[in-house]
Amino acid sequence: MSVPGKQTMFKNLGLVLSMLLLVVASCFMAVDPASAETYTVKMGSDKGMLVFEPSTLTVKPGDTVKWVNNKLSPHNAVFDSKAGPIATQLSHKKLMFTPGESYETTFPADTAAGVYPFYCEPHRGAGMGGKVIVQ
Ligand SMILES: [Cu+2]
Repeated sequence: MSVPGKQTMFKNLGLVLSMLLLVVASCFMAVDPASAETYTVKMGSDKGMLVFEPSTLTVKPGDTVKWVNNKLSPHNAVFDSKAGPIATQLSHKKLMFTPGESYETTFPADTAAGVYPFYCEPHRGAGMGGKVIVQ
């Protein structure tokens, strides 16, 4: 027979752990998909500058960024690999040539808060870049 005191301790530990799990799970569920928003970023400004407009964007996990090809194409949006594996997921390496062409990037519900820098590959040298701040 094992010591009853020890068993009780393990039981309590199990309870505490499952409660912790519940708290963590409810944090994720607090992200309501219905409140997700879509933000538009122009690639190339209306005045013909090699910039993203806006170049800084604040989003929440679950939100979507719509990248619209505007002027001075081709453009793409590649997220800095320093952000980790998610950078590959968020990146759109395919170049867009046609004005008005667009695609959307949704930040997964489990995206960690932080700053996600991105740039346009053909115009990186010209400083065409920006950042998405995930809250
Ligand atoms: Cu570009």
